[in-house]
Amino acid sequence: MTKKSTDKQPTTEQRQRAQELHDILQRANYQYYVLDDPELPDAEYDRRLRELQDLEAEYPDLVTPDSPTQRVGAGPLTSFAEVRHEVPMLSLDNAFNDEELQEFDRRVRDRLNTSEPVEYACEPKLDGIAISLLYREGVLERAATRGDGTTGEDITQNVRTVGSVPLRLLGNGVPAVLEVRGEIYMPKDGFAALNKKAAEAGEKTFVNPRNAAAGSLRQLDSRITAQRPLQLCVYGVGQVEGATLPGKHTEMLLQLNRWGFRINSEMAAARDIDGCIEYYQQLGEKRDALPYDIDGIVFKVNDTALQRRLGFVARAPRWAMAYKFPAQEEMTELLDVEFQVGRTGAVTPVARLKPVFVGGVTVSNATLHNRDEIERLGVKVGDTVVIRRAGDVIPQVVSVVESKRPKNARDIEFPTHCPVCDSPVESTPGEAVARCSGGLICSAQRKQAIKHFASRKAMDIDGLGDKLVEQLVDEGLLHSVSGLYDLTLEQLAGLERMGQKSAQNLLDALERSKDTTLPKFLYALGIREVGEATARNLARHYGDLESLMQADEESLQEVEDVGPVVAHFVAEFFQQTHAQEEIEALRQAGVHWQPEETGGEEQPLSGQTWVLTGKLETLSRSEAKDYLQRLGAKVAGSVSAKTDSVVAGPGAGSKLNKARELDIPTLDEEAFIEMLRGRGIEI
Ligand code: 5U1
Repeated sequence: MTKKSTDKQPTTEQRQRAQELHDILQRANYQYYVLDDPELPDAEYDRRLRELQDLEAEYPDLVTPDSPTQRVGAGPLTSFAEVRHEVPMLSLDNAFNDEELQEFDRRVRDRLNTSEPVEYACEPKLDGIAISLLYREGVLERAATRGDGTTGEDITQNVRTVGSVPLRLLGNGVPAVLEVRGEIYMPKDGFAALNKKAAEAGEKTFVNPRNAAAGSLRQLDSRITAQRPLQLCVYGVGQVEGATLPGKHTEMLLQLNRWGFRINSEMAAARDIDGCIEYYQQLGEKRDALPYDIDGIVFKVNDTALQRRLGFVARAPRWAMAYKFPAQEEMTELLDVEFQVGRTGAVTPVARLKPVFVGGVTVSNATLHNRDEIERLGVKVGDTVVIRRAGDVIPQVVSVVESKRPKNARDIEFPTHCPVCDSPVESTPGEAVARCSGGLICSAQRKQAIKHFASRKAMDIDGLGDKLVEQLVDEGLLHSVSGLYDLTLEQLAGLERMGQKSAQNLLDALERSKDTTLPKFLYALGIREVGEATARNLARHYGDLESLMQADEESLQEVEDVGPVVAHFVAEFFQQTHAQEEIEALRQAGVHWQPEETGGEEQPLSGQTWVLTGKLETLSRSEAKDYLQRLGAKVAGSVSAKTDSVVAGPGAGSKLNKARELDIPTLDEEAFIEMLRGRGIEI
């Protein structure tokens, strides 16, 4: 904003008010982005920001570079200017196993000529873009990429748009010159939302959060960067003038935090190298539950005087080491593509790969999702592809290395007929998924339907695993879900690897499963788009199965969370003669439940048990608990088979793992808040 001498001058009160608004907004940003503990409601923040914008529009003289209104720059740039780093931005040496880390510690102690343990600062190594932020008299002057470590690019306009980047520093003792270094990254949930939006708009998606962060920072138009969910986390300093920083790295980071920077909440000090190894193992267990990607742990000699004594070699400090986790992305060869048929007939292309070690396991299959995804990737059989396996998510093909494409690479042909039953494969306009039209004629669909029926959250038939279902169907002993209750001891005991005792156990489990609830039974039927929650809502709304079976689409849409699509699938399901016969056969076999209490005083989450774990960023723990209780849920402290849902925030560890083991639905905070709002809680 340019200032002209003819600009109207604000009164002293207006000047004071502008300053007051700066302070309020800056404080609110700090609480929101750095402390994860917002005090000012969003609407209130927006009102104050609008008030400041209005004041500045009327009196351009009030606009300063550190004003909270000045995050998004004016027009796009034509290129990024070069920036020379006064203090080079170093890289890190890597260790890949405990021995290499211990070797590093030995070198450190040899150089320091000590046999005493050395204390280390431990921090996750974020998979983002290294950045330098230069503050003069506490005001952000310049932001630059690392580049080659000596010369980077000036991306100030873009970095200013990142909410957690302070435009002006807070508190006391701010140095005259302070260059802070850290990482700009994209949290996993923001990345997923960004890609979902891009895919819906038919735009190119990003391969991983790091590429998304890099692409966002390289925009010449900062208005685009401003729409990207980027975060800053700082881990060190470069140039410092006019202040002395604490003599320990961990304390220095806490000082940066007080000045307004976000630091990693997992940061800790380890007494010695064994403590570092323990930290590495613990963070490794938590890695998948963290809300951001990390590729290792950085260990730094904590005492900065010792750091200075140790100095550097080439481009890396002698006092720091990155201990890398197993890579989550690797290249391998696509040997073939097979097509699997799911419970609802969905035909999914599965990549058969040359086995590759990725994300800590050997992977030989990855999903290619659907026909559109094959087209988007432009992948052919024979290609070298990049596979990503993060946590327990199914491995994905994320990109193709086109430069390595062999001459004999061949196109992937999507089948026109089901590979299992040969029925035509059909596509519904607007739906990416193609489906086998064979219904229960198709043994693949039948197998999946039976597996689903038997699963823990459905009829919970203990001992009826996937392999056994396949065996029973393949041997012609089982044709439908109701057929499960006709199986005899003789038939079961005659199966390969099945003794008399296991056969009897299975029959006992089948008998026990007959005593169920209406929600579980509805869920077990495997109606398209009817998950556990919808099954519960349907049961609660109609109370008994007969009323539900007679309901038309219009009536079904009166059920909580049921829209026209779900209503259509439900009505269509119950109209099928085959479904009616199956239900009748199941009831004849003795499957029963108590009638559900309908509507009335019951609350939406009555009878449910929820667990909260990890850090919540928007709600406080007690607010979250209060909301759940208001909706009728019980909030428990530990996860068990009785838990219905788990809300997992950043840093969730063993409880989240247990929930995954038990196949209990987990929600991140955003989904949790959405669920609360959907049930009338105003947040
Ligand atoms: N957490 C963290 N990441 N990281 C990256 N600390 C850290 N330190 C670095 C780098 C490149 O370098 C300094 C040790 C020089």
